[in-house]
Amino acid sequence: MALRAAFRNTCTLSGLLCQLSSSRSHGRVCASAVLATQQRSNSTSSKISVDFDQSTGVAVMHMKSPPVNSLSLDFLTEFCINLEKLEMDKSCRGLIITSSLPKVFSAGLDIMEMYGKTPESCGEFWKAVQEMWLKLYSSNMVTIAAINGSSPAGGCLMALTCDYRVMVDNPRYSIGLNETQLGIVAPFWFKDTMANTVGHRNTEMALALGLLYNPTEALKIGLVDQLVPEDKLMATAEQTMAKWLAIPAHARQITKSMMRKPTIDKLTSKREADVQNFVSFITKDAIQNSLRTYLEMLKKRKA
Ligand code: CO8
Repeated sequence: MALRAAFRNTCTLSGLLCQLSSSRSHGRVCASAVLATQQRSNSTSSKISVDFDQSTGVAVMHMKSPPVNSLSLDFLTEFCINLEKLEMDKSCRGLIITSSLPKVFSAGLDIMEMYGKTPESCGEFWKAVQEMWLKLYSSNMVTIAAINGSSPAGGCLMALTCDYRVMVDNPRYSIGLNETQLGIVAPFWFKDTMANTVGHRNTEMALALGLLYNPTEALKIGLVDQLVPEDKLMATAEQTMAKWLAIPAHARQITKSMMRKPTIDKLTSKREADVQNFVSFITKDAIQNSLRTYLEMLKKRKA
């Protein structure tokens, strides 16, 4: 309910979007009657823009929240509203997520949402993180992450929830769940999502050491599915999308659900406890100190 209230408070899209955001995305509802009829529709909010091509049924979501597309409460709220709108539009069958910023796909969770905040705001923030994961991981659409920059922690999680990951082959970019390097612990559903993709042993090593992989290493362990030069990224994502969309939708969706439902059910059944765990963990003095040290390191590295 708190997230829904947040949707209402921060909604920068039309009243229609606010209404759509209050219903679940797990079953698709036909809302095409109220959606735009033009071939290509664009929706822009401050941190996300969506370009939907109705002739292909594919939407491209551009994350455009400088400097690093960090996942703040406002960002996550806009993200979920846009995602839900697409999910409810029967004509939208595929979603490509990419960044409009140079060098960064997403820097992961906004550390400022976890540092020096009240338990209440930490709790509200964590519900929004859960919501983003639940919506993306259970999406009926084909989802492809077109990773055109670094993607640590929550940014990696977002990419991992997609059906397919294509990454720009630039050794300066990195991807991984590096939480332990911040002195924090990736929750069980981050861990499960990664293990479902790269297996138990790779996940154990990656999480324990907080490993960030360059694109070649990420491809080797299966963290991403394909590497391409920067100028081929979107064309490759679109070609891959066409291949996935050629599979009968109901068969593909049931298969996706069969593969992912146990992981989704695990969080759904423990959602409130997971919020409480996060709040009590993140507000501990020792964890706050680790976050402060990490923030200082980020600033120093920049100087
Ligand atoms: N949150 C908030 N601010 C950030 C973040 C972030 N995640 N990342 C970077 N920033 C800020 C920097 O501090 C800097 O701020 P300022 O301009 O005020 O100095 C600004 O963004 C630009 O950063 P950089 O100069 O470092 O930008 P670069 O383009 O050189 O590098 C990177 C981009 C590679 C993304 C780099 O910024 C980076 O490595 N960032 C840190 C990423 C990270 O470690 N994220 C982890 C977040 S935690 C998470 O996602 C999961 C938590 C799970 C919690 C579980 C608890 C139980």
